[in-house]
Amino acid sequence: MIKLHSSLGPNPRLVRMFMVEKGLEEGRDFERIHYDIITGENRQNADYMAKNPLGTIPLLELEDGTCLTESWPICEYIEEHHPAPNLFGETANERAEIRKWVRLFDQEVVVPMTMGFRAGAGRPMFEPRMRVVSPEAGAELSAMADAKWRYFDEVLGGRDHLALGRFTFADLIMFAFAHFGFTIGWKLPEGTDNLARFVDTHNQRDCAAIWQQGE
Ligand SMILES: N[C@@H](CCC(=O)N[C@@H](CS)C(=O)NCC(=O)O)C(=O)O
Repeated sequence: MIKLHSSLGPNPRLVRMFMVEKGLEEGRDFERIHYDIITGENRQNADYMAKNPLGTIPLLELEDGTCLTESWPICEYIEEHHPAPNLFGETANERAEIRKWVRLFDQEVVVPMTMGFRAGAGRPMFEPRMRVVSPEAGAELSAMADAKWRYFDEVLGGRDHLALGRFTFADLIMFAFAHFGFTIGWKLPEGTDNLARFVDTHNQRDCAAIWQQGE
């Protein structure tokens, strides 16, 4: 059985949400191996570091021992083996459209938001284990991320999907990182009513339950 090395945090939770969207069940379709990243269990575990020298989670370990890292490519790998329901686009044009939104969101929101968190409220946890920017730079990164959340609010407009008129991975990553924000005391930037509606709507999905569970 494939193994999902997982922990607290938006990236492993994104993959777990993807599994739910695909109808894949823990215990039946994959085994979940949990690490306590608060204590740095992943980075103290030599076996894990051998599987992923960067130490980050998630990691998908295939039956032949191949180890896949990085949440988005892990999800694309799962999609290739479990094509329905389609979350990355059915055609080359659709996939280019979804990847465009995912790339934009990943670079313009995920990176500054997570770096801003690590340099601010998350500093006590992250500083001992990785390079973090100064608190001032962190605050600027958080503000840059919020400006882009506003941009995505405009892109959504009155719709609840970023692209293709249906739920895709572009929506899933945005939904996951909104929930990550809520767990760290972040709020949707003022006036982003389209995003607030987007979150309310998708909170009805089964995958939202991942954010209500402990690890
Ligand atoms: N780019 C990676 C980021 C992975 C990442 O930063 N994971 C966090 C959890 S959300 C982590 O491993 N944190 C603990 C650590 O770095 O020790 C991905 O997409 O999976």
